[in-house]
Parts: sequence; structure tokens; C-alpha cells
Amino acid sequence: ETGRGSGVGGTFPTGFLWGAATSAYQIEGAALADGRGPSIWDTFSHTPGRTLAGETGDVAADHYRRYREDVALMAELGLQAYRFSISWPRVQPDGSGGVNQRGLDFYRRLADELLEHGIQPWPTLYHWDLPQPLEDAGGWPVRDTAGRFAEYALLVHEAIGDRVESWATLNEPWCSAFLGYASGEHAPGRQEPAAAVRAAHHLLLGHGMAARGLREAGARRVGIILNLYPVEPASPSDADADAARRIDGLHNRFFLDAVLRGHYPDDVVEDLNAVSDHAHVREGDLPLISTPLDMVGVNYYSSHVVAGPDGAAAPATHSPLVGGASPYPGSETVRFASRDYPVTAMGWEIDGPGLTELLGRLGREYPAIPLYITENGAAFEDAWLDGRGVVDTDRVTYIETHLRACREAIAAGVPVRGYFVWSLLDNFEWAWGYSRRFGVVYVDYETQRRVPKLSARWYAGVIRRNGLPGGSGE
Ligand code: GBH
Repeated sequence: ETGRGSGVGGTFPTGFLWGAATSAYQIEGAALADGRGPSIWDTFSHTPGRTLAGETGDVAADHYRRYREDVALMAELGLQAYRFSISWPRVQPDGSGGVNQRGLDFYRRLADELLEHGIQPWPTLYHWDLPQPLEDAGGWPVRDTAGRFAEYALLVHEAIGDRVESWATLNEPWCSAFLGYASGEHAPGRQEPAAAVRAAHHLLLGHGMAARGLREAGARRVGIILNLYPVEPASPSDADADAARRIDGLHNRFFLDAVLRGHYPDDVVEDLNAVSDHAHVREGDLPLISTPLDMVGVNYYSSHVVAGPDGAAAPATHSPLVGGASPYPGSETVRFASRDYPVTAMGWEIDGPGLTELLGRLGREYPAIPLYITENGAAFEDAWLDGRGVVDTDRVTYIETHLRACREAIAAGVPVRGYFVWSLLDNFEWAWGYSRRFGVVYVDYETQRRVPKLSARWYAGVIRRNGLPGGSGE
């Protein structure tokens, strides 16, 4: 097997882009400022029992007010690009019609501040915060939401497109559709498998409509961001192999094939027949969904091993708060196995070589398109050491392992063009609230003081030398 430990040097190609990522609801706070309307995450997090300890993004890391300080910190770390998301309900509180100028102005100021510091703005238009009025009208399971999204995308492009280096339409549509509408672990917390299947299609349709509109309007670069993972069967048995085919199908191929090949995979459509008649998929949708893109963003955290209903695997634990509902409609009986790999504070198994494998597969099976790692990182129990700050050697090791995995994929010819660490700052980790810290920069939520962890300093060094420590070129 190529790619596993082949020992390529640690230096990256000239022009490789180094960045960090965040998202609006996770860091901005200022939930009621300047005319912002509620999103499904405001409603969800304010509903008792939905997030750990009832935490919300009301204040978060207060980035809305502290963005200047945060951009200065990015510059200090040497970041070349910053991936952030735009809050739809700040820009369009109703999700349609009128623009909230004050909300839009925030992103104009942020983009200007970034450019003044030589940092490329990489906005994502949708990172899970649907305006509540659109959910009240049915949400993503309703076709109209796709059109609303495309209108919103164009309106933002009109306002700040001249400042944007690269647009991403959606962040992780699998999560929006299946954690939001099937398992209910994410907002809006519905457990309606058939609606989730419609949501997945309408998210992709919204992406396609927006991507086409952005291209026609002269956007510099347009892409989509998918969360992908390699899936392996727990054993060679037919049942386990079928489980792996199903999960790989709904998690990876459903999105990749639609966007990059212009059709849904037949086997996945068949798996979904159990819950959907697919009548929501109309003539002309897939050509739109497969509008040519300039890049695909890959968010990678872990790989998975799965088993059929009788396999020796433990039941999946998707959230501490949701009992039992599966995010895989039509494949509810698949079980997720655990290996004896080290895990992060999320309980996710650490598998660096899995990233090389995933990237190799994208390179082999899909049309060549520039790839960016738009999220990779880990939560750990960060200990604050008196006088020494946060010495997060486990996070350094995690990032280093995954950068090495990227480097190996590049050596094998996969067009990986950049890497964004998740996350710049500790932030609101969705259903887990503030109990999980992914930042390379520590946030004291009492004082909102930012303190770069060891991993931030280490990452700054990687950026400076365009490579890993000890690599050739040292
Ligand atoms: C990303 O999603 C998000 O884009 C980002 O906002 C978030 O903060 C970050 O990751 C960290 O979570 O329990 O073994 O079945 C990650 C999507 C979906 C990845 C759920 C892990 C469950 C793994 N996640 N998935 S498991």
C-alpha cells in the first residue's frame, strides 16, 4: 500500500497555502448585535437538553467585537489565509428579501482588516446557521430554501466579492442534512429520515445554484467543503463489506459523485429507497449541482470501521445527548467499530495515514481539481501550566502527523494546495458547548483573553519554513 510511512521529506511545494479556520456561530457571539436575526442554532442551543450544560453561542469568543485583535494575532502567527464563515442571519435576518447593512458591514471590515495584514479572506457562506424564519417555512427539506441560499450568496458577493480570494458555498452538507434532520444531534434537531434525504438534495441544489451565480458574477474562485472519511469493513464478511459500502456511499460518494460527476451513485439511491421516493430530485438539478468548481475543501478528523447488524462492533455513539437515532437513513443497522487507536477528547480515533488514503482516492477516482484541507485538528484536555501557558504537545503531534499525511499525498501526485488548521481559537463546539477545545489559541471565556498554545507557535514555525521541523530544507 503506497502512502503509509513512505518517508517523503517534510518540505511543502512552493506556494502551498497555510491557514486557519473558524465559523461564525462558534466564535462571533454578539447574537443580538446590529440587527442580527436568530438562526436555527440560536433556537436549538436555547432549548433545554440540546447542548451540554445548556451552553449557547450568545457570547462565544466575542470575535464580532474583537476581530481586529484576532486578525493581529493571525498576522503574528504568519497565517496566509483565514477561513471564516458568514452568518446568514446577520446579513439577511429573514433569510430572504432585505439586507441588514450593519451585518454585512462587519464582513467588509473583517475582509479589509485581513487584506491589510496580507491575509487572504476565504469565506464560507453556510456553516450551519440557517435563519430561523427559513426553518419555520420548512428548512432545508423544502426546495425553496435552495433558491433563498443562492440569492443570499449573490448578495454577499456583490458586497464583498472584490475582497474575496476563494468562496466556499457549504460547510459539510452531510452534517447539515443528517445530523440536523435525521439524528437530531445538530440544529434544528429533527429526527425525520425522509426529510433529511430531501435536505441533502436541497443543500446540494443550493450549492449548485450559488456556485453558478457566483461564477457568472465573476467570483475569483468557488468551491464546496465536504467532510469525508475512509470507511473500512470490520471483517471481510459480506455483511461488513455491505456496511462499509453503505456508509462510504452516503457519507462520501453521495456528495462527491453529485458535485464532481453529476449523478448520485445508484447503490446509494437504492439504499435510500427505504425512506425516500426521490420525487424531490428534478430534471436539471444534477447539472446545476455539478457546476464546475475551482476547488474542493476536505475536512478530515478520523476514519471509521463499520460492521453489519450482527458484526462484533459497538453501537455508534454520535452524541451524548441524542439517544439512538441514526444519521444514516436506510442504513440504521450499521454499527461503528472501535480500534485500539489513540483517541482525542472527542473520542475520535487518530488516523493520520487515513488522510493519505482519502486524498489518494480522491486523486484516483475523481476528476483532477485542486484540493484544500479546509479543516483538520483535534480537541484535547488542555492543561494550563503556571508560567508556561498551554503546552499541548498532543495537538502538535496530531497536526504534524496529518501534515505528513498531506505531504505524502502530494508526493504521490495528489493536487493538495493548502491546509487550514481547525481551529484558530477555542470555540463553541456545537452540541458539546465549550467543553471541548480545538483552538491552537486558548480562549479564557471569563476574560476573553487569547493565549497562543504551544501548537500555535509550532504551526507558525511550519508556515515560516513551509514545512515540518527536521524536514529537508532545515
Ligand atoms: C467539523 O465537523 C465542523 O465543521 C466544525 O464546525 C467543528 O467544530 C469541527 O468539525 C469539530 O467537530 O462520533 O465517531 O461517529 C466535524 C463533523 C461530524 C465529525 C460527526 C465527527 C462524528 C464521528 N463531525 N463525526 S463519530
